[in-house]
Amino acid sequence: MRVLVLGGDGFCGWPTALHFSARGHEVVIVDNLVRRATDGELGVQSLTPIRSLDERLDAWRELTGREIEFRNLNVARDYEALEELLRTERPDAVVHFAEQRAAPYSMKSRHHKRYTVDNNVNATNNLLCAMVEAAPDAHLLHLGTMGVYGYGKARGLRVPEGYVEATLRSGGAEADIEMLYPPDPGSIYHMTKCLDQQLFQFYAKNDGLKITDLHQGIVWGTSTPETDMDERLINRFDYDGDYGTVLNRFLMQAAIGHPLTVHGTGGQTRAFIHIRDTVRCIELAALSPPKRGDRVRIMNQMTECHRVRDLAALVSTRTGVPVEHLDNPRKEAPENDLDVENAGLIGLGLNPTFLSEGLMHEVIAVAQRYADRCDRNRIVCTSRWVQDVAGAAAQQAAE
Ligand code: NAD
Ligand code: USQ
Repeated sequence: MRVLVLGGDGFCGWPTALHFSARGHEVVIVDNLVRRATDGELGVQSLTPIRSLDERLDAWRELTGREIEFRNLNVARDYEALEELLRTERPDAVVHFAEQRAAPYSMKSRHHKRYTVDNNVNATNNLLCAMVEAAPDAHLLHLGTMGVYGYGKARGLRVPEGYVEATLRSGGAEADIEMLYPPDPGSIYHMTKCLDQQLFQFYAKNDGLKITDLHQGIVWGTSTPETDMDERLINRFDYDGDYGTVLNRFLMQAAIGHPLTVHGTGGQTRAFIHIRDTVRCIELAALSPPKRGDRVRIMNQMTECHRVRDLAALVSTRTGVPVEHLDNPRKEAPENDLDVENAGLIGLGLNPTFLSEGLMHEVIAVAQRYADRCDRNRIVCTSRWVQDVAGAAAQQAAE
């Protein structure tokens, strides 16, 4: 397969590009390196010392003899160049990771809200529009999020893979339909993924594009067999209050002896997947594309659900690092249950990796190795969903 990996310099994109290349697929990375620029904006670096993309690609060529090409292009802005790239590269599959993906970053200020919507929605629409013009037979695989569903608000219902049966009642009549599960985003970032979903529905219906939307849970872990081959291939490890995700943050905090930063009661239950399964899922989905004219294929890319306070307790028991309950900077349900369908990817052959002591220790060991790169002042999340925290808490209690 010829595969374009948009966002291929990022945390999920880099190991995915290597995974495809290692299996003999031809890979082109498209990225505008904005994530590296954001490190500069936030004054924090990946815990692991990631190399420049050129150095990464040279190392990959040296170690494997395989070539990965790179195009520096802003998918949200450089429309003509994107269309030309699709025309000349003639990809079989386009994997779309090229979005601003941190919920706290998206809520930092009016600038960050507008940037996130602008970047993510334009990137997706540009890509779809360009595919209609220049690569109508290519298969688009988009990385969406479990957050589009809103984490199990409909109590007792298993979260389906995208679509739900519903009965509509209006004007005294009723009709049974199948529809997208009602979106319920919890941040501006998650909202952009709901908007992406609508774009996919339209372009699949109108233009017959082949689209797979992978609603991914929180990715944890940092390395894959390919990124482990050489330190020059090392993956990102975000630990800061904006980009770090919860389990990797707890493991890193344990490594440096920082109290584990549980938001509120820690009653939030979320879906998780290890980075090694992320890359496998994407290849599995790419190897079995939908047909032109099919509806958008939606699969939940997650392997297990955990409650935040249970994860903290597990890490604390194993390492002796205490748990600290902080005021929750987010506006989210303090407690929720979550039951998620993931038959799609299992049916394609995913053999799930579950949370295990060995894998947790692997992450702690990576964090310990680079502990001197950690800026402890960047650990606690300072981005708040609403400025008036007391008012928000009162409103939440009243709801
Ligand atoms: P990341 O920020 O590490 O990587 C995103 C990459 O896209 C970066 O290299 C960035 O430079 C690039 N990019 C962003 N906007 C671009 C643009 N306009 N043009 C070109 N390149 C652009 O994020 P990640 O963790 O690798 O996440 C990748 C995708 O997976 C995101 O869409 C995210 O929503 C989704 N996802 C991630 C997680 C997770 O836990 N990391 C979980 C669920 C879904
Ligand atoms: N949390 C803590 N302590 C922390 C960090 C987070 O208690 O130090 C809590 C948060 O309040 C939240 C939960 O942990 O309740 C998850 O937070 P997170 O930052 O790990 O995940 P989230 O913001 O949802 O975003 C991440 C990725 C995003 C992806 C999403 C998948 O950054 O790209 O879409 O996970 S999901 O959560 O399934 O929607």
